[in-house]
Amino acid sequence: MRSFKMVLFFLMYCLLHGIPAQAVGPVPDPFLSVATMAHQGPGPLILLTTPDGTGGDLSTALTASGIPADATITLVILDSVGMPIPNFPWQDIWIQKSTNPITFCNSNYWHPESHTDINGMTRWILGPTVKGFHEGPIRVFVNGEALFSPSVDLSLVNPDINGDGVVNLSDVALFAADLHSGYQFRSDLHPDGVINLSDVIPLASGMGSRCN
Ligand SMILES: [Ca+2]
Ligand SMILES: [Ca+2]
Repeated sequence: MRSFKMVLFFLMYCLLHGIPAQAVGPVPDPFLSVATMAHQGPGPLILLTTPDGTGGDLSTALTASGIPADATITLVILDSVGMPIPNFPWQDIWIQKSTNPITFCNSNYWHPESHTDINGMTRWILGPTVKGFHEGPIRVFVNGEALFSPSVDLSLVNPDINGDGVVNLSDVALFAADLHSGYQFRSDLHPDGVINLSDVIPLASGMGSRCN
């Protein structure tokens, strides 16, 4: 019913403003359009990111217990009658956290790789450039409206633990404190539910990484 009202409102808007509806193009339906991760099992998945984007593709994510899992996100945009919308611009599609914003290095948004294809489909494949960690879930937005489908249960960890956009000794100090005081998600850089020497490797390899 809501989709029908949206289409009706859109047609009335075009009529009042003298805009041919077919010239504007089909309107994405936030109820029928769906974003999913390649991993079909229970979440969350956790991806190692860095400020310079060298953390890895989404396909290199792990489960919360450290098992490799593909977090590649596929979005299919459909109109109100369930038809795919091809060539929908990537600039009008983005990801942000549902409750608290992810702090990206150079943008307020994390866009997919391309416009939608003939099947109305596009993907997020590369990891983002991010300041600090993010504990999911996240939602996909199309034309500024969040999709109705369940959130993508994806969290991000980052050797830039304090979220200032560079990995340096300040982050090492926080990591050392977490290592000795108990579990903190922000320092579980090799996600498996514990903080130990395996988490030192991504911290060390990320040293010097910064937002460009
Ligand atoms: Ca930092
Ligand atoms: Ca760990």
